[in-house]
Amino acid sequence: MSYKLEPDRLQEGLRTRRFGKNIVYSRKVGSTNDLAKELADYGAVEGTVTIAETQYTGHGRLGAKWFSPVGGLWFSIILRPRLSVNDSVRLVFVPGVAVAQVLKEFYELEVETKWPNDVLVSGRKICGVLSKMNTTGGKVNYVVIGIGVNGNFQVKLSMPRSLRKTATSLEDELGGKVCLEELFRLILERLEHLYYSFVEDPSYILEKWKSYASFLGQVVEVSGDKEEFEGLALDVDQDGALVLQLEDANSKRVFAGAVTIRVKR
Ligand code: BT5
Repeated sequence: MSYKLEPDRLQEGLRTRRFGKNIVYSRKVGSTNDLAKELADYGAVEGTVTIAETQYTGHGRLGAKWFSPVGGLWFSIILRPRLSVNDSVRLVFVPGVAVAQVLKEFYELEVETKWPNDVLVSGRKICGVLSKMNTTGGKVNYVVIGIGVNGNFQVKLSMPRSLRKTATSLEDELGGKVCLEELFRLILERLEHLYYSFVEDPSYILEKWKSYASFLGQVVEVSGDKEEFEGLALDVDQDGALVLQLEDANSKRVFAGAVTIRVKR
């Protein structure tokens, strides 16, 4: 088993109907999300995946840099849900649930979800999700979901110092390397299953996501939206907003676009 992605083996044993039937592999790419958006604009079908060994301009929300060393799982998928824009907003919770379930069931890790789109192990980020919707006049043309999972590398050797206390990897948590093609297959299969259930009934995903959300009920620091403040995390509502109780007992809703939260443990 190689610690790197083996592109010829990505579809081996893959039991999906549509997801991953078309895979565009790059050894190096700017961002698999940007490539997927280009392909979607040219009409690529639902389930098309872009995947890379490494990304040189991998990004998160609002252009935040996403470090993508060799040994990680960096991919994006094109979805074309026949849903309203409001319902499609909640799609961002589907990959978090898929990754959390796979890491728990197949790698026996204790996982948490953290608003808006992180999966944590040992309180540190192991996976980030980025969702970009393209619409025309209230109609969803496509959504590109990007998923990054820190896999076969040690954070202290491969990531900048600034992330060493906040990030972790499968190698750090398991003490050894995993088969990346297997991890990809497991996530893709679970993602497809959850996505088609979501399309049938978009209301149920949030409850599943919240079942991993141990930051709820804890005090969190909110930063990035011009102001910084603390509050008790009460809930994530159907619009995907985080509902906080402030010190003066008022409640406040914050939206994911611009802010990050840090749990005060
Ligand atoms: C995210 O953004 O967490 C979304 C990350 C999505 C990455 C995937 S990889 C495939 C696809 N192609 C892309 O270009 N992106 C997607 P956000 O919530 O904004 O978090 C970004 C923050 O996470 C950064 O500002 C860093 O603090 C931290 N970070 C960067 N790289 C990391 C890593 N590999 N592991 C853990 N934390 C990281």
